[in-house]
Amino acid sequence: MRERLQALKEEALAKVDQADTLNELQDIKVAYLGKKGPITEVLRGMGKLSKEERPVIGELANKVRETIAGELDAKKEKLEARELEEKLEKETIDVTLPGRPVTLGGPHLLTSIVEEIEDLFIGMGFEVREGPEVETDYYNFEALNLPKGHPARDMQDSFYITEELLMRTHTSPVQARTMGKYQGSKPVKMICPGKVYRRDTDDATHSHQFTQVEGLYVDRNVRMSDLKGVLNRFAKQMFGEEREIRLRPSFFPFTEPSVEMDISCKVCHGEGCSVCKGTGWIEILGGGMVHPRVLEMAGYDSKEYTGFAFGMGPERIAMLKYGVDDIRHFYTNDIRFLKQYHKA
Ligand code: 2U9
Repeated sequence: MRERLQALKEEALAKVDQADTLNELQDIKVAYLGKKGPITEVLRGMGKLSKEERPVIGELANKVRETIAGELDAKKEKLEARELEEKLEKETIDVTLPGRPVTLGGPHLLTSIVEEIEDLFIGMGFEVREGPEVETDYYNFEALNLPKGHPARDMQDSFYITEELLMRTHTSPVQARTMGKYQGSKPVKMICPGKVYRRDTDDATHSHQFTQVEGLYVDRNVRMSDLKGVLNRFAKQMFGEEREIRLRPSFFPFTEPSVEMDISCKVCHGEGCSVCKGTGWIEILGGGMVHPRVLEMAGYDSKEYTGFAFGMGPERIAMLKYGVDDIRHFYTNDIRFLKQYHKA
């Protein structure tokens, strides 16, 4: 029994010494120290020994077990340390290496232009309101003085969902809804940004879906000069204090009188060039005094209340400001185009 234990110890220690992985060590541990191991077997055989021999062999067996266990733990630590070393070696990060470029996204050019316009009008006391893109015929047309069958509707043909439901052709219904809700009980001073839809053939300056920002100010004693003042401030803050504006007579069913606003050409400063087609002026937006019929339909007494309204296309403003030559670039998600305009 003594020799057997001795031989077991040497055999086990030799294997521990040769072991090269933690798994091998685990196998040796199970093989020698496990329940079915030879040392346990020896201990089970103790019954056959004399009562003198039993404590001697018992103690020897435990010594052998501890020795093997001790060598196993020592080797385990060594292998774990080596494994960590290899890991650190393999996983060392060369901090001098340039980092992987993280492509940061940014606001779409249209979003930043609309936000810039919003900030400008919030600065002049307008609140920002949004509304449904699927609109009723009433709020998209009738409330804007475009009764059923009115020829001006053709200029704003859209995508119909039913006889009464369509994709809105302008954001004016949001203003009409708001006025309708107040029913002449209080002033309205708001701008409405948002997507609008027109059944147009897409080309460099037209898109079936585009963006608008419209504005409305209804109160007692609102005059055309208030509109001119607000638009002048807007133009100078958006395009530069040195720019001039001019208002030209125009027509919209929902405003009377109506105007178009131009700003002086930034290239020729009014002399006339190819950019402004020799006129010296660039058309930016339309507006006018809210048509009394529109006020009345929304419950505002047009003898007591007057108002001005305006509408612009942010794509057009972005194209002017950044020299974009095709409106479709805003929608085709070409990263080469988009990344030119995103402020990091
Ligand atoms: C109400 C009353 C009046 C909104 C207005 C314009 C003039 C205008 C164009 C700008 C670029 C359309 O997208 S565009 O081509 N819009 O010129 N919009 S007045 O008038 C309103 C709106 C709501 C209740």
